[in-house]
Amino acid sequence: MGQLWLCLLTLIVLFSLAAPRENVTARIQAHPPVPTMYHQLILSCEVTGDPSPKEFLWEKDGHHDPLQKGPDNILLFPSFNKSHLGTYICRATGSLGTTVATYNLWIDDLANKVFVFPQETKDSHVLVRAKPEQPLQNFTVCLWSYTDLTRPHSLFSYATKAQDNEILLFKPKPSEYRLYVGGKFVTFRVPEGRGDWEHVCASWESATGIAEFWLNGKPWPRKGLQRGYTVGAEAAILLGQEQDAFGGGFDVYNSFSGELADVYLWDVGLSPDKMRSAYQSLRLPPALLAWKSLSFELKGDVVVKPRLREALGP
Ligand SMILES: *[C@@H]1O[C@H](CO)[C@@H](O)[C@H](O)[C@H]1NC(C)=O
Ligand SMILES: *[C@@H]1O[C@H](CO)[C@@H](O)[C@H](O)[C@H]1NC(C)=O
Ligand SMILES: *[C@@H]1O[C@H](CO)[C@@H](O)[C@H](O)[C@H]1NC(C)=O
Ligand SMILES: [Ca+2]
Repeated sequence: MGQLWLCLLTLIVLFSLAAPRENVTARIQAHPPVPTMYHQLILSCEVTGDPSPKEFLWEKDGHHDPLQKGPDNILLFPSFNKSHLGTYICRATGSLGTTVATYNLWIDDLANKVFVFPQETKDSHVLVRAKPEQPLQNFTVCLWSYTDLTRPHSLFSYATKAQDNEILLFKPKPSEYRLYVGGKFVTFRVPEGRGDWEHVCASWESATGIAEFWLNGKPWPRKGLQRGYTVGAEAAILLGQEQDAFGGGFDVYNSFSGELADVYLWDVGLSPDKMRSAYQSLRLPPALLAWKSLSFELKGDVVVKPRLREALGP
């Protein structure tokens, strides 16, 4: 009789161990969902179906030793960088056994991709981060744009708390570009495009106030503004909207729709050779903000898509 009970008990225990196990699941979630270079990133291992997972073993694919083992279901990266990219594995062990979850941690490599702004909106934009953040005596900003907008639109908006138009590349109409520095602007009149991609570079140097404007690899007559000014360091840098306040104050009638690519910001005035290199997608000097290693967050209706043409350049 005792043996039968024991047998039954064993069966019950075995059954209760085995049966719900298929129902226990684990998954890894990232916070924030889009990692930003040099910012904090958390991976958390979420277990459902097991009331008390006791131990979490974190591993990285291709690494011999476990990264972390213990009761903590969180893996913390205080300052996320490229060396952290890879596949992460969480093994959660509880009274119901061990469950495994994996996660591919990657950032979008923007080479051969573009940002698509499918429609005009009052708030969709891309927030980009320049590193390091520093005051600027000189700068060059370059980018490709593709749009059929004929109304005013912003191409590159760099705002500080003190000045929303700290650096602004703006196209008021098809035959005009404007470069703002510290709230003042110069205008460059251009022939109306034929609806193709347009490449612009704009630079400015504090010592002389000289602003250069290059369209499709060709320099325009130089103009001047804001001699002696210094561009503020802590900036909200946005694509797709024009800021009238730090990180906000958008106007749908200045928003961008279409495609943007190869966005760069340097803390120097590029030489004529490098201006042409930017247009020809050749090798470029290290930048504060470089397309291929861009740290960005998509806000609202903006999509990263492969290019329809292999190269945008000539
Ligand atoms: C748990 O398993 C039972 C039977 O094995 C099944 O009927 C039920 O749908 C499962 N629940 C979940 C959330 O998967
Ligand atoms: C990335 O972070 C690790 C620490 O997690 C650090 O050792 C390494 O130097 C960093 N690499 C770069 C390129 O910043
Ligand atoms: C800015 O450019 C000018 C002229 O090219 C140069 O003399 C100056 O040193 C630069 N300033 C900084 C901070 O790079
Ligand atoms: Ca503004």
